Amino acid sequence: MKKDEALAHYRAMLLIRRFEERCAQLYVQGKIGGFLHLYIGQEAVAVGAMGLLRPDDYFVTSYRDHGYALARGTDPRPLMAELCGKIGGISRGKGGSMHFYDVPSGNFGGDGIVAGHLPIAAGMGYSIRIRETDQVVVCFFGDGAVNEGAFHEALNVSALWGLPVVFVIENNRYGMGTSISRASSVKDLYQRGSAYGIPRQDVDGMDLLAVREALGEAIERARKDKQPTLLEAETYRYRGHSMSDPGKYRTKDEIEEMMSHDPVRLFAKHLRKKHRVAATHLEAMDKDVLAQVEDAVKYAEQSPWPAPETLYEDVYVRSPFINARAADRDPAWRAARSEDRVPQEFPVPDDAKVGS
Ligand SMILES: Cc1ncc(C[n+]2csc(CCOP(=O)(O)OP(=O)(O)O)c2C)c(N)n1
Ligand SMILES: [Mg+2]
Repeated sequence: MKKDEALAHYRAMLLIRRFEERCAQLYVQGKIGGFLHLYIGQEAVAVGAMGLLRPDDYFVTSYRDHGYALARGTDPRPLMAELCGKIGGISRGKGGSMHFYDVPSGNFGGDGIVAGHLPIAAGMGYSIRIRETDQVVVCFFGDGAVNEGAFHEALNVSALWGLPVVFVIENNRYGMGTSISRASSVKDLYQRGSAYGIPRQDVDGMDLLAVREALGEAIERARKDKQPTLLEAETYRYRGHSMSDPGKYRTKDEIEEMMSHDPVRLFAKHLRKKHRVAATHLEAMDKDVLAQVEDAVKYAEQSPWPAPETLYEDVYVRSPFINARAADRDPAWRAARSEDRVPQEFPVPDDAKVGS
């Protein structure tokens, strides 16, 4: 990697770190509501991957989704506004932390359902096959997803149909408060790829260069040979599962040990040694990133709230395939369909009433 590119990668990791540290403060101040899952500690995976994708490639991820959008180069301002529930947000303030979508940049979002997006990734890969392009899909998910049926369905069909999807397990050792050793019968999660006869590998997820090498091979394989890969990036989340997690299931020693392999600091060392970047240069970059984050917060604070009458917009997509009979049972659909999108009173279907 050339020096300029290496510096850009460092800046992207720093932006994720500073952006999310600020998010944690805003959450405590009550300015961010709902769930907030921080990616701090895992930055090398998102940044290593995004540096390899072409502008027309796709990616899809779980609810811990801030880092990928930032690494892909999405403006932090609409991302911060989304977290604050404002109209200037990337999902018009209605998606929040778990739903950063930016389709023009190939970002098909965060998904709140564990492993729910793996079959979506396979579907995206299938669309690439039908259109006969050489795009690829990278699908990121946690260690908790490998025990869901959707993981197996997506891997099976991707192997069977030769779909250009790179599946990346980010093994941060825990699914909420459950250690992976208590959840998975197989310790090396990447070995699960053997059940589907696909290439598989594990990689140090704290080391950006290692991530880049492994992902680079997998992406090329998807692009040229139309073959999926299962990668396991061994990483660690420094913070709790979400902001409401006191994290009593792990020791201080374990956290400190993992922090001693910090991906941002590790890469700073590489920049200083290999590219002879001065410490003052990195400090100046940090200040610049902090200013960029503050600018995003200002934008979010100044952005208005969405109007109440838009509440039922964006719930359904009008489609000839919609199951009208099922949809008609949903008050949100009935309201969205009518001219006046806000019902006078919120109707409850008879069979959904308490006691029925
Ligand atoms: C299908 C489903 N089951 C349970 C949950 C509740 N849940 C939310 S996050 C989570 C843990 C997932 O852990 P992992 O896949 O390792 O991702 P991480 O949070 O570590 O990034 C669970 C069980 C859910 N969202 N979806
Ligand atoms: Mg996990």
